[in-house]
Amino acid sequence: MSAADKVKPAASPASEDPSAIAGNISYHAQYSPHFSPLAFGPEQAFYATAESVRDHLLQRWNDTYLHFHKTDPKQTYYLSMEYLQGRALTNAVGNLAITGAYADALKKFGYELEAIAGQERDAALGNGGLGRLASCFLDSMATLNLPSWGYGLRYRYGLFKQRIAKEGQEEIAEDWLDVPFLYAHIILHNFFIWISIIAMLFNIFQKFSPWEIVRHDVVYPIRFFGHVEISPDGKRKWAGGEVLNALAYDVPIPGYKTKNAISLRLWDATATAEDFNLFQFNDGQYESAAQLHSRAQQICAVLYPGDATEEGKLLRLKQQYFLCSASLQDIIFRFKERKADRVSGKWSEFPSKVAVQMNDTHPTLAIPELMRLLMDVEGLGWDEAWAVTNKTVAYTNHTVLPEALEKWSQAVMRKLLPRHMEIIEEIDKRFREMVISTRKDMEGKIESMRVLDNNPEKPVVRMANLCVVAGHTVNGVAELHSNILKQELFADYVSIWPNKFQNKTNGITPRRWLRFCNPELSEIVTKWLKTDQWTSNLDLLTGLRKFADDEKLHAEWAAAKLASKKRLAKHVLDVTGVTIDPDSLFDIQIKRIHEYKRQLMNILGAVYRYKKLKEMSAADRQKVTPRTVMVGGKAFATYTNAKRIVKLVNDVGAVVNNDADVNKYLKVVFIPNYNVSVAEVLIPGSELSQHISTAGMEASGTSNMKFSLNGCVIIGTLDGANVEIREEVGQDNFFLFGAKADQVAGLRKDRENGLFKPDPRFEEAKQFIRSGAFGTYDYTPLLDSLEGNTGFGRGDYFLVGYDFPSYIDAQARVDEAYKDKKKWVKMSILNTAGSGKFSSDRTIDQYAKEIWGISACPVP
Ligand code: GFP
Repeated sequence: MSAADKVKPAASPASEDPSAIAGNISYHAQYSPHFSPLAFGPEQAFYATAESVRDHLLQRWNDTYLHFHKTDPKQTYYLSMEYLQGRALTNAVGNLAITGAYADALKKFGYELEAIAGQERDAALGNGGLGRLASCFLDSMATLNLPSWGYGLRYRYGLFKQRIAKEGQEEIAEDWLDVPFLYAHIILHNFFIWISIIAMLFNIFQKFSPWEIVRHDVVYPIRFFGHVEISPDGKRKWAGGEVLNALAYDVPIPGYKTKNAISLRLWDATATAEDFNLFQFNDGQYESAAQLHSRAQQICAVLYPGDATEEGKLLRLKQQYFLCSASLQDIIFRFKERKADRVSGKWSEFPSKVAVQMNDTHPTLAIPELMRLLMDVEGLGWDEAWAVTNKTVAYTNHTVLPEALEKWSQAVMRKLLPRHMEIIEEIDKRFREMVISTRKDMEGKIESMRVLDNNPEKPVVRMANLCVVAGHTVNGVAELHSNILKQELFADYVSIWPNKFQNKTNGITPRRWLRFCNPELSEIVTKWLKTDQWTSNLDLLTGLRKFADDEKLHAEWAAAKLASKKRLAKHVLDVTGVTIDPDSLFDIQIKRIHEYKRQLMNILGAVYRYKKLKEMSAADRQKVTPRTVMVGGKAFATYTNAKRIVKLVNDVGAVVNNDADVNKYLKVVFIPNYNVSVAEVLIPGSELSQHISTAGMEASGTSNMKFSLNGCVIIGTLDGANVEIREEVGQDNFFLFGAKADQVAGLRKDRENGLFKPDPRFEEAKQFIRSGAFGTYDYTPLLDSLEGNTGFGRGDYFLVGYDFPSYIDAQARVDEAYKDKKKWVKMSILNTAGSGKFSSDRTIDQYAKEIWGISACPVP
């Protein structure tokens, strides 16, 4: 008899009554094939609850699909290699407004909803800001009732799980689809133990997420390699090579307080039974018998496989094509499905029914693939296919870093996708001819604008150029970044297509990033605004401004912050063993580790602070604002300097935190395995957050928006969305420092010319590390990257040395401001009050109106 047996099972999913919900949870616990009916621990309770919530979602998802099918609106398809969904349970019940009902239902089994929600593993299909943005966008698309879907890949192991060992960061496969207790549980309770063991050995149990629905009816063939055949009438066709299948998994995405639920369709790669060579298998050649099956598994094994080798590069390109081809075949299928007469093809209508948004250059192959499908499969001529493609696809740029602008070897492209390479060559040729014939003045610029770089040493396809040439719209993700795109990176194209370029400042969903992750603060906001409508109309937060000096609000606000800080301190203790003081200033920097994001400046600042504390008298120390510096983020496995930075933060922490003289005034903690659910604990508990990239290099940033929304004050440069945040929250509520974007090139030149004079504080901090104060690890190469051109690195390309003194000064202003509690709480309130602009609802509304041309289509 398990706990689930206490409640009579009920298969009906749709009720919002706690007793009926409990019955439905009990039903899933007992009849769902993943579980033995004999136990109902917290993990089982999570899966049964999730499946019950999924029933609600499915109903909405089906209704929405049918409604879109009937009304046939123009629909957006968001193509992204990354989605960082995080946990789904709290978000789903919150958006469906059934949190209370589920909490009451779980109480009938003796469980708290929060504890059950905490069992969920993060869906980790992304790397950083780009993937998290995509997930915020899906939430807003559904909430705004927009006809839209996301497409992505169902990576089995996502990016990686980060473990901090003595040597620094270690990467472990992140098995987000695994059900940890499942095998052990089945073995313990199943009478047919031997069947379980065999099943386990052969991995017969599919790994799964309770939120996805496998769609065995949605399968498309995807070809790789092969050759181009030319028929007698001159038609070209791609043939031969190897063909795998793309199988759809749908993840329903509910909107907030709406009946609409849209889809995130994730593709998995499979091979068929015919691809399994039974003859070879029976001959003992097990590996070659299942060769295609194993190649299929490689495609969706991990996000961003290492690309140092040719095999790695090929695999990444395969992944990109796999996403694009499966998604476009599916989009065309749906275009035809919605109106039977479209089978005969009215292709000029396609762009009035379909918008495809390419999230960065990763899905650029959507362009030649759409051309191929239209020409080779649907029979259109070049001009017609080009007009359709151009009106359909648009491109978002997320970075100006040259190394992040993708370029693919022409040889690799030709080998893997011979027909696409032909199409790309034709696009390049026609673009060149167009410029020559219409813009004589641009002739000198043509080579750098072309899609192909035919440098004989390394001929490549420039994916960003292909996007700009073929897309109808190109957008940056914050005003500063979009201006840099127009004035620098894509300036030459602007003179040809002045109207192609737009800005869409990023946003975040206020549901996940305030309402659900910070219930204490949310309640206060609702109470003072006398409405919870801010959850879907974030501009209402400006209403808090008039209470910014109200003492009662101050008391409530400070109490909520303290509660979140305590929760965060508990998390830190649990994952690192370090005790931190909730009365100290919580100072956080969480993001991918990258030299341009300058975590190194943060830690050099902490080192400098530590050294000064050591030099102070005990009496002077007592006047210091106690601080806890927290850093979290993953370093890409092959990015050596980023991994050294992770190691340095940990080494500094190990010394500082154990130094009895100063550890009351400073702690330095590296938060391992930063992900969405960790961010949901860190951000509400933050008071100061660091967004300190070299100006002009961070396209936008979105964690800056999340912190500010949660009443955290930013210390930052005038970079990315910081510029707009500062405008909105007021310059007195933002600690600004550092060079401006338009100074950076000149400062780099000065540095090259030996004109840079380092501040003694910068030298002191580096020297302290070089002296071995933080252990024996050799930080020389890392520190040398901050030196002039003589050093190991890029001559301090990211200008840490130049900005360091103003950074330290800004930190001193922070210390002073924090001593005045009233002033600090007011700054905190004004940050929340000024965050309305940064709702992803605003961003998506702008995309819908200004790029996609789609309108709301609410399920009646
Ligand atoms: C990238 C950019 C960020 C930007 C996001 C979303 O993030 O500045 O905010 O995209 O547009 F760098 P990462 O994926 O690189 O973290």
